Amino acid sequence: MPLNIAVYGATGAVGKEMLTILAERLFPAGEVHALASRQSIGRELSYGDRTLKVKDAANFDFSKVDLVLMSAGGDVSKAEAEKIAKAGALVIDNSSAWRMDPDVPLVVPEVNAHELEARPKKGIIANPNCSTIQTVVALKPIHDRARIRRVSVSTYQSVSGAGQAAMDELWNQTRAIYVNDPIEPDALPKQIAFNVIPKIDVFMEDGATKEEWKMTAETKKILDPKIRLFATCVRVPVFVGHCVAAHIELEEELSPEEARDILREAPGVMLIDRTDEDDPMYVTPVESVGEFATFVSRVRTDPTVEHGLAMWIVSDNLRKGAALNAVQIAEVLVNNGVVRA
Ligand code: 11C
Repeated sequence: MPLNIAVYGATGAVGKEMLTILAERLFPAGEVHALASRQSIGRELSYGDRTLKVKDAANFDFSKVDLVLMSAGGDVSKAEAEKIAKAGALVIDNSSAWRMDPDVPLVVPEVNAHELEARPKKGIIANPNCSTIQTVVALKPIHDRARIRRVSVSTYQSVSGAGQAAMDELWNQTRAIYVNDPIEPDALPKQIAFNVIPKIDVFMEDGATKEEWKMTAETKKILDPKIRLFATCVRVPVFVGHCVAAHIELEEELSPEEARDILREAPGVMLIDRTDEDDPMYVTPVESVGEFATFVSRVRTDPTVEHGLAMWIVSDNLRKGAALNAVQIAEVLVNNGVVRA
C-alpha cells in the first residue's frame, strides 16, 4: 500500500516545491494532503498533473497519514510537531524548532543517512538550514579524505530564503528604483535591490547572527563536532540559489586535483570547474535553479594556511536547501522500512 502524506505549509515557497518534488521523484504516495492555515482553505496547488485543494491544518486528522512534511515556520512546528508525531505520523520538519534537540536527528542524507535506521524517539526528523545543507554536502567527501580542522565561510544568500514576501520586496524595490519611488524595507532589514545585507536572522550576544550560529552548530551536529566553522552570512539581490565561498583548513595535504577527483564521485555533488579563460566553467545561482545537485566550482589551494583548500558551492535553496532534502529523508525512511503504510 502506498503511503499517505501531508504537506503542512503547502502554500509557501518550500511547501509548493515539496509537492513538485514528491511528484517529480515519483515518491510512492497514496493520498497527498496539502495543508495550510485557514485563510488558504480551498486554494488550488499543483501536485504533478493533479490539482490539490488546500485543507485547514488546524482541523486535520493526522492519524490518517504516515508522513508529514512540515514547512510552516518554527512557531507552528514547536506547537504542533510533537502532537502530530503522537498521532502516529513521522514528521520531517523544515524549521529550526527541533534541530538542536538531542532526540531529533538532523539529517542530510548524503552525509548522515545512518541516523534514519529507526523511528526517532520523538517521531520528528529535522531538515537543516539551507546554507548548512549545501555546505556539508560539499565538505563531507573532503573531510572523509583529509579531515577538516576549520572552515571559514561567506555566504551569498538569495531572498527566497526569507520567503515569498522577500522575493516580492526585491521585485518591487527594483521597479521602484527605476521609476524613482521611495524604498521602504519591510520583509528584509535594509534595501535589497542593488545592495547586499550582511544580516540574516537576528543578532546574538556575541555579534554573530542566528544564521551564522546555525551554520556552525548544525555542521557540528551533522558532520563532526570537532569541525570549527566561522560564517558571515549575507543576503544578495538574487531570487533563488544560495552560494557559499568556503576556505577550509585540512589536517592532511590535499591537492586541488585530488579534491576535484573526490568531489566528482561524491553523492549529491556536481563538479563544474574549469579555469581555462577561453572556455571557463563555474556555476552561478541562476544556473542552480530547479536542479537537485550541489554544484562545486573554483576548487583551489589556499596558500595562506597550512593545507588550505578553497571552493565555491552553489545550490537551489528551495530544493536541496529545503524541499528536496526533506523528500530525500522521506525516501530513506521508506527504503529502510521505518515508515510503512
Ligand atoms: C535564509 N537560510 O536564507 C535562511 C532560510 O533556519 O531554516 C532558512 C532558515 C532556517 O534566510
